[in-house]
Amino acid sequence: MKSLLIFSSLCVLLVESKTIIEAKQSVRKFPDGFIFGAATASYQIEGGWDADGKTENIWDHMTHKEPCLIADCSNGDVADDSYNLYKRDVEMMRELGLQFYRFSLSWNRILPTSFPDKINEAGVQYYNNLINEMLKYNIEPMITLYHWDLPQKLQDMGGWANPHIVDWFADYARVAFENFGDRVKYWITMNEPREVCYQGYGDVTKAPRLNMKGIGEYMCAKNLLVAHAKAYDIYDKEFREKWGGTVGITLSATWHEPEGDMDADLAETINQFEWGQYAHPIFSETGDFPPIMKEMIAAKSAEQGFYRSRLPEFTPEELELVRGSSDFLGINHYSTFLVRKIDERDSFEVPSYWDDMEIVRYQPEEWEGGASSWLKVVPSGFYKLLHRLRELYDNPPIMITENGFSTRGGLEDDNRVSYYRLYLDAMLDAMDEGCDVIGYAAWSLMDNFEWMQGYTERFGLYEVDYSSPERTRTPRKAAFVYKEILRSRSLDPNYVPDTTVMTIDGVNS
Ligand code: GBH
Repeated sequence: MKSLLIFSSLCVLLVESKTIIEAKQSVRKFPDGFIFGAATASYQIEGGWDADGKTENIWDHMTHKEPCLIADCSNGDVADDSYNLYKRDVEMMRELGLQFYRFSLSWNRILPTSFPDKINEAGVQYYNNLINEMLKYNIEPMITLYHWDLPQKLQDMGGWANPHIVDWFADYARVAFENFGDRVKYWITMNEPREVCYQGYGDVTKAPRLNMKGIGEYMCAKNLLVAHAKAYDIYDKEFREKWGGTVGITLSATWHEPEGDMDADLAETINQFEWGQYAHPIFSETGDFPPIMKEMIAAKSAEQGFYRSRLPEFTPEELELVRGSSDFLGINHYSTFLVRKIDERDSFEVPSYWDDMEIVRYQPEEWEGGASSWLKVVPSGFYKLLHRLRELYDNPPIMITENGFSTRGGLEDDNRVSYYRLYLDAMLDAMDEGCDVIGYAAWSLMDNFEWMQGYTERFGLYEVDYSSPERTRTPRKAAFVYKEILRSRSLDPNYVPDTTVMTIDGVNS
């Protein structure tokens, strides 16, 4: 009797552990209609910084004036030379079996004066060549209008802090829609307003490094949102009926997790400042900046002797224009932070974004990470973010426009392979629950100019050799794994790629 009991409990144990292993190792399918791609951005890959009539943008300006602001004193003058090598880029998309490719336009390449009085034919031709080459092989173009390379001339006039930028951007958007809209159905107005505004206007970690703390980043935010909405409105009224495309915005959305149970409201507050600042005005039912942000900044401003809140107000017309001005929510997600309340250890400049929030965020040393200091592997944060976005904004269609991992280079990128698998798995968890994720783009198709980090941090599925004039591109292990995920439309944790030869097959041949 006793031995029978032992025997049967042993069976239960065996069965249990078996199901656990099976669950972890099972192959998970992606739903029909879900689309896969990869992403890049103009300044990070194109080079040709002054080719064929292109004029100077804020990154040209900054890197030429003060080269060693960049980790390796480099710049994007040549970068991946995609201005000349775009056919190889499309070949790589075919090798991977991408359904879409997300790239951005250089404003200065198309409009050398920043305005539509002079359209640079050579610039338009470059993008036509790229788009047409992709379409030959059934790869959908997805265009980002603004991925951080503002014309220097517009910066000299205040850039995103000048409300006139709403018209400047709207004119540029119209030129892009007119020239490429017959073939391009996916449009993204802005990439990561939080990085543009906070890092560029409220800090010194992106061009133009204005460091106008507690003021500049909020002026930028308002103008950028209205500019986005104006571009959306133009597409909606003038082009949608004819060409039937879709227009969205891409937000960088880091997940913030409370340190202990006590801090749940802190995590919520920082999430609202970080991405709610841009999501709430567009995707919430009421529109406008998040209430918590409005309250906190207004109170601080009054305390500090300002006559009005440092957070600008939308006029009722602007509020209505911005509300609902997106067909999908583009999300760039990389990592997660923990948060805690400020205490005597901390001191912030007053006024500033962080002082307005009174929150500190950090990542424990022991978290595994990539080459970028901030990029720790926390897939559960991706799941929680998607879950929360669904809750907050009535389950909007979400396009993952960037997700990826950095190394210092090398073809055997097992950490990147594992990152992609873990994050795609977390995304599937959210989708199983009903979250409406419609597509996913890996960042990045290939190594590129990683902003202040230059070429020291590598995000590519393909490695780029910057010492060769041909900028030779070689697939990493992650490229082969990503290819198999796209081919099988499933996630098989046990798949081991043959990395000896890369081929072009299927619909892209
Ligand atoms: C994206 O930015 C960009 O769109 C892309 O151009 C870039 O190459 C890619 O990701 C990789 O960096 O250091 O305190 O700001 C990502 C921006 C940077 C947002 C890190 C979150 C968190 C920590 N992310 N940031 S902090």
